[in-house]
Formats: sequence, C-alpha cells, structure tokens
Amino acid sequence: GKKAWNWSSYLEEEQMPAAPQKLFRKYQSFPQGRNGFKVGMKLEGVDPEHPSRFCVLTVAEVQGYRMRLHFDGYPECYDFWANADSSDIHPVGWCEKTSHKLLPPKGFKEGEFNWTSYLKNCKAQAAPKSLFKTPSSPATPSGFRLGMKLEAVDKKNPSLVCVATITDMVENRLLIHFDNWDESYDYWCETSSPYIRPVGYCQETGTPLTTPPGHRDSKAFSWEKYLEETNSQAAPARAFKLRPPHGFQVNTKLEAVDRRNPILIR
Ligand code: MLY
Repeated sequence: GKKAWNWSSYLEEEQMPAAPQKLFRKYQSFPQGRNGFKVGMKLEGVDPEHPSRFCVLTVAEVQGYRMRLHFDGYPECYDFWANADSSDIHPVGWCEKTSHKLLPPKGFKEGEFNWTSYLKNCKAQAAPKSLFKTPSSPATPSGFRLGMKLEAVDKKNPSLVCVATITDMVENRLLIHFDNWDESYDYWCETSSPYIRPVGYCQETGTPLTTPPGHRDSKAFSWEKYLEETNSQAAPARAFKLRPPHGFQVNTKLEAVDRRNPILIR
C-alpha cells in the first residue's frame, strides 16, 4: 500500500532543506505563537467585505497566531481569518466608547442590542482587553479630519485614481470611501499610504481622475466647485507623506513578479 506522507522523507526526496527555525518570529512558531483568544470569545471587528461596518464577532477557531472569526447570527460562509494583532478587531464596548455604530447580530433590531445581556444570554465571555493590540504610539494629530476629500487609488481597480472622502478614522488609520460609490470599495489605510494623494495631484501629474458617477460634467470636473457644492474641505497637502520623485519613466523596462502567477518573473 501507500506509505504515509511525512516531512523528513519528503525533504530527503526533494533534496531540499526545511526553512530554518531561526528565520521565524516567535509568534509564528508553536507553542509560543499561540494567541490568547479562545473559541467562543466575543469581540467587535471590521467586516472585511464592508470595511465601514463594525460587527459582533465570535472566535470560531484558533490556529497559532491566527483565528477564524464568525459573524453572530450569520452563516459560516462569511467567516474570515485574522491575526491576533489585527488592527481591525476590538474588545467588547469599543464601538460605544469610540462612537462607532455596532452592527448587532442577525435578528436584533438596531438599538435593541446590549452587550451585557447578550453575553449573559449566550453564556459567553468577552475576549479580554489585554489580548488586543494596543497602538504602539499614541495617535499623533495627522492633519487629516473626518469628511476631508482627497484623491485615492481604487484598490479593486488599481488603474483608477478617484475622488474620495475620509469617512472614518481609528488611531492613525483612515477609512477611504469613494464618492457616490457603495461601501464595498472602501478600505482602511495608514496616513502614510501611497494609495492616497492630495486634491490636485492628478491634474498636476497629468493622471486621469475618476470623478463621482452621476456628477454632472465629469469632463469639466473642478475640485474647487466640487468642494463648494459638497460643502467640504480638501485634506491639506502637508498631511500626506509625499515621497520624493522615484525616477521611473514611462516605458522604463524592469523585472517584476506576476502576482497571479508568482513563480514567474517576467
Ligand atoms: N467596472 C467597475 C468599476 C468600478 C469602479 C469603482 N471605483 C471608482 C470606486 C464598475 O463599473 O462597477
């Protein structure tokens, strides 16, 4: 019959070494890399499909430093994996403290949900605060404010730079929302992210700017008029970590990894 598969004979056959232990960080190894989260603990976190929503979550499975999180009341197919130190997860009560709307488990009406009685009814434990990543440095005033407009790369359509708004802020991270598009395109980024640029960047660099759909005269889009109409402010240029010119030119040849086929270098 077939021999059972095992690492040592496999490596011998392949004549390849295992990646040495010393190359790994402590949190990648076992058992040091165990995280303190336990199956059944409850917490609050960002829905990866709708990054503007904070939801009621339960730890469904733990694997080393990673865990599978489940949306209370929803089918398992929405479960997702997160690292224990993810910035997208928070202890019970965080939304209330930071004035964020918390989406209750399925079946609850808005405003009807209350953590204390929910935990009691489920006989569940809130994940202890100490398990969550605490921001390494206190949030420094970045110059970015809620509601400010900017130009941002659409990460789902990376060739597009679009009119966007900061619709949420947590510590040093910004939630980028594309004007007149649904929230599924939203994403969280650091204030230093290369995906965001100040108002006027496209014009200055001769890059096409994707203007909000339904906005009249997209050809003649003017930031000045748009800011006035929407009664909003541009994020100040000094808030962006602008990098020095990189020196690449159109048609410069280079070698790069094909991300859909990462073993090829084209
Ligand atoms: N082909 C897509 C493009 C969507 C782009 C959305 N960005 C600008 C937020 C569509 O029309 O659905």
